[in-house]
Amino acid sequence: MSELTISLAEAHGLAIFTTASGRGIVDERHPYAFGNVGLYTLPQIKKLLFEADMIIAIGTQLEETALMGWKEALSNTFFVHIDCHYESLERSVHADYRLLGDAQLSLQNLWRISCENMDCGTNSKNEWIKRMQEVKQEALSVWAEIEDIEAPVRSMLKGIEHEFGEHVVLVQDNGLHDMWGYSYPVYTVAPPSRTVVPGEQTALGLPMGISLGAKIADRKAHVIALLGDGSFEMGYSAVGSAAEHQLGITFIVINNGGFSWPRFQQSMSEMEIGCCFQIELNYAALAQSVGGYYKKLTTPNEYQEALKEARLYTEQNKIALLELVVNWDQDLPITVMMQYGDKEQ
Ligand SMILES: Cc1ncc(C[n+]2csc(CCOP(=O)(O)OP(=O)(O)O)c2C)c(N)n1
Ligand SMILES: [Mg+2]
Repeated sequence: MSELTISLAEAHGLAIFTTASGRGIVDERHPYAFGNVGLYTLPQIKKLLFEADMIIAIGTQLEETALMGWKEALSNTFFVHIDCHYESLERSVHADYRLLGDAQLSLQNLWRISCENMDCGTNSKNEWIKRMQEVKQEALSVWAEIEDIEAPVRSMLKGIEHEFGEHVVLVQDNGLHDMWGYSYPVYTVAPPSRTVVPGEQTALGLPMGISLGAKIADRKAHVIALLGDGSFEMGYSAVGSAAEHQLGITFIVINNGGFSWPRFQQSMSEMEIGCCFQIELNYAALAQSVGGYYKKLTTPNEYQEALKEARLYTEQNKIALLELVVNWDQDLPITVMMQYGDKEQ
């Protein structure tokens, strides 16, 4: 699937986007790869979706977040939707051309029909490739390096890339702050690394248990659960289970003092109900009680050392728990601000 996607993209000069759950299928460092589509697409990259004269969606039901911020572009383009479930083809948008079929087989057929007997080199293809290069370069120049002390979540994501290297499974939730991790190139995914994300109806706490499953499935991977304090506190019994079963997992909890996603939305209407935690859980005691590593992080210059320690602990099958302290309204994902924020700002 992965190779076919890339071969087809290279033959025709196509930009590749993934849905959040399809992420990991292509190496995002590839010049034609642009990360997740929809709510998570950074503004520099989103332009491409509006400039495309044809869009093919494969193996996706195009749920709400996958279409956020660019759905209107579909009506000005030739849109092909391929999925093996008929209902998916009718669920969210009506494509110009709908194909019922298995993703892999459909890609093989596309390849055969469009490449076998055809010369794929055209001027318009070269123009589009040039445009992709410009867009990629612009996105990288804005987002690839984070030196801003006011950007703790983004700095942590870069820290993970640097410390854990080639084989990482990032298990994510969908809180306000951890959403930065969905945006390429704030965080870049290249196989065998991948991310595991909840579906559209995110069930807070789920990533805690899922990280155990990820580690059992892929013992060689560095499994990192990156989630908010609200999510963590709904599933923190998984820390004990991970230690019990000697699963070396790094839990990175973004502690912003409560449920900041609804708090952010409430702030638009100048209200605040039930989003702040009154009692602080003692994360240190929890980690230390199971022989794990713990560090509370308040400034980015502490991150790299803590991540290194976390790696050393988890390589010895112990857990690590990093508590990343962030103000609830600091380092908010630009994608969320664009979709939901005060547009006047
Ligand atoms: C079981 C459940 N209840 C409520 C929600 C709605 N919800 C989505 S994000 C969120 C807040 C998450 O808090 P936290 O994990 O601390 O992340 P933050 O938004 O603070 O960054 C809530 C309540 C949900 N997804 N699942
Ligand atoms: Mg929180």
